[in-house]
Amino acid sequence: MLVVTDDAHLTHQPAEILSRGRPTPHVEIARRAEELQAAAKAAGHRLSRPTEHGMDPIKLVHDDGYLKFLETAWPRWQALPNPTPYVHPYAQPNRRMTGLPTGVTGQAGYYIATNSAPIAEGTWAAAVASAEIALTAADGLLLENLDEAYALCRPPGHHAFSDLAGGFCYLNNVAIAAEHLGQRWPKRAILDIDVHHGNGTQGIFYERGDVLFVSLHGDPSDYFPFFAGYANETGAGAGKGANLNLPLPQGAGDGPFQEALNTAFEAIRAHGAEALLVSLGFDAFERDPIGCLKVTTAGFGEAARRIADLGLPTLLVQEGGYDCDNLGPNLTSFLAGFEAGRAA
Ligand code: SP5
Ligand code: ZN
Repeated sequence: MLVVTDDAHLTHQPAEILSRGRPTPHVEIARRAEELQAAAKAAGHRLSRPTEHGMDPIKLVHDDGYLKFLETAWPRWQALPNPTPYVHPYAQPNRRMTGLPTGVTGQAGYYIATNSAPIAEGTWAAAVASAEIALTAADGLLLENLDEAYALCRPPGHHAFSDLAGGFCYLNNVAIAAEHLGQRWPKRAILDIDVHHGNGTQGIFYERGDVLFVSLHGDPSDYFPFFAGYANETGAGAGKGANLNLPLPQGAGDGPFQEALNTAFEAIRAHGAEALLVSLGFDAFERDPIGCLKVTTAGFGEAARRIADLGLPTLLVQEGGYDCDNLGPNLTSFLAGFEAGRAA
């Protein structure tokens, strides 16, 4: 398997987020990528560095004002009196106020949805590098005619909307890659198996009929991202019917997870998908520190085997997964399962 990755993510290492108002050590840390890289290398996969694509493919997904904000927020924040080390939202727009302010304090609330997407000095550089990884892995399918590739992205992307950061995410890597793959495959499906609903990805494609979004995740009625991920969100306009949410009750394990995958596969086939992107989180793992499901290491391998068996050109894009001790084993199991599914 082609694995695209590099160390540019190291410029993004905010030490803490605010969790229910309390400063809390961040779990989306550099060690995650290091564990995944080490496991991919140990399993004999082909590691390769990203190439530059410039801003154009990122602008296909993200709003110009938002990109400008991400790029400039940290220095603007540092110029405020008594600044904190990370940009965090303070006052946020709501259902009754939607104006776009000019100052960085107001813009932080406008462009950042949660207290779990701090912007540090090197966040912009790392987020762009992460998107480049997804684009370069997509190039493996487009230019090298590979059947599959793995984008080892950090920071993750699926909670980022066109003009909104949130939940450890800044640029939506899988959405950017999906647009890139549109050059060759008009009908794409995104299967999101991160434990959190991929609200940003859903939002980006909600009114689009060409990209099906299917997400398995913990029931958002009492779990992040709270305000999306419900079964009644089925798409709108041209996208009506091209969005499928499969929320699972907290504590659900391999059985319900594999069963939900059956439903996901049916939808992907019915959509006539010509290429598949997988938002690959390992935070559905049974011992994930912020997870709510009980998927096992073997369960990730089985999921991968079945995803591979769909027989579609497939781009795997790393999202969450925070049990660092088990990220390596879970990735190894997933990639081995995937290759077994291709061989069968
Ligand atoms: C990509 C991804 O998996 N994003 C997850 C975003 C979850 N945001 C909620 C953060 C709440 C963290 N609470 C930490 C408690 C640690 N004990
Ligand atoms: Zn997640």
